Amino acid sequence: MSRTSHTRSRRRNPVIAVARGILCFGLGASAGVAGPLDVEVEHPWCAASPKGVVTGACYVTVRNLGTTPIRIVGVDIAVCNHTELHETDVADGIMKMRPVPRGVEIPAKTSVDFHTHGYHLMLLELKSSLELGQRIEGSLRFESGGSKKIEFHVETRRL
Ligand SMILES: [Cu+2]
Repeated sequence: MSRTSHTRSRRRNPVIAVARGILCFGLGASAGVAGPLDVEVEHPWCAASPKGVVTGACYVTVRNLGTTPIRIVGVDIAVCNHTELHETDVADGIMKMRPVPRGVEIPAKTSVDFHTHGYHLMLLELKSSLELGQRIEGSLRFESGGSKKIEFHVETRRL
């Protein structure tokens, strides 16, 4: 069995403080601006979470159909107070996750499956448990500005 430990920092930024209770903004806000047009998302899902658990994880495959790289720098999800982009590593049989502060780059004509690449969208301070079948509104934010709306579907964890 592997254990999961969590290494996030406790720093707070002012944007998050203002946004609490409305949406969780991981790294600044860019509401209302269209994201890259050549981006498709596939199978956005969140793992169901037991009652009383205050963190969750969501996954998605993001396809960059364009001819230039794109970088995902954050995610906004309505069911928690704070989000981070995380990477999972296994060292000495222990699974650890850590924030990826520079975000996740997707090269031109390439797709990244967050699940199989070890990335996830970390939901912190969940307002309620994630129930099987629930649909969750969210959006990805890009370094170039703009965002892409996503509807996540809560499913059984597949790890
Ligand atoms: Cu995490």
